[in-house]
Amino acid sequence: MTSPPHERAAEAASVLLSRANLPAIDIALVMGSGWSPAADAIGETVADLAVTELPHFAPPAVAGHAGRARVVRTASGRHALILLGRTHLYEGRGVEPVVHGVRTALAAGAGVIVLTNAAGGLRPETQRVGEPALISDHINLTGANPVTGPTFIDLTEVYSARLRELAREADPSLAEGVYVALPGPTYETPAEIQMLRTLGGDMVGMSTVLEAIAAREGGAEVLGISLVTNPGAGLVGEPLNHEEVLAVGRATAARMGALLAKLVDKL
Ligand code: 8IG
Repeated sequence: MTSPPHERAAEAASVLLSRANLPAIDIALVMGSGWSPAADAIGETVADLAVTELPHFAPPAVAGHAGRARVVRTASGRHALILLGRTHLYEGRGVEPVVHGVRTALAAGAGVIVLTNAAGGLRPETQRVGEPALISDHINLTGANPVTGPTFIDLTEVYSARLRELAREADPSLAEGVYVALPGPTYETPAEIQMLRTLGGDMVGMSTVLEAIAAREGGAEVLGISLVTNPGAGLVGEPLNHEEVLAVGRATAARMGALLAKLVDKL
């Protein structure tokens, strides 16, 4: 790393805004596995670039993570940055690349960050595959943190109650739950899934929490939405695979797109 992380984000934000010919953006959305097809519904494209055209972005390594930064104009004339794809901790580059996209969005002026992901469901009794769920809180078991030094940031309300309320107004059927993040890249063992249920988790995945912490460090409000694409290992007896995740994303894209389009102008 050559310069401090927040300086690197400011550099990326400056290139992004000049490419979009805007003084600032209003909101940013990070599209996780399976969420990319939903992006087209959010607004009219103002600029569309490969993230690697922006300073200090790493190319995403996961199928279904397109690695693009798109700026769109929403129906009400707000400007949203849509990051199609993200960097994960399991790629082995450390924490800073994982949160660089969120920090870039903050530096570009975003006051609201929407984090989406695909997740395993820990409560098949009440969850259905293909259903979105709002993240009410998280348990960070990644062993990592984007904040360094004696910076004791309050995490009492990482996922804004105000934004969750607005999301439920847009879609009253939205469930809510606690998202547990593990480093991955392996899925869990059945014993680990039982442990996470005991700990109070409802969804499990390998992303989002570090980005949410970075967004709170920067003072933005956060909305988190998980698309439950599989029951956790051992809960139904089927092995897990990534292709299934993408298929659920394709099958639910229209619903997720409509939800996000409705949301971006309310948040
Ligand atoms: I999609 O079952 C998706 N991502 N850790 N466990 C973990 N990550 C996931 C899972 C899962 N499903």
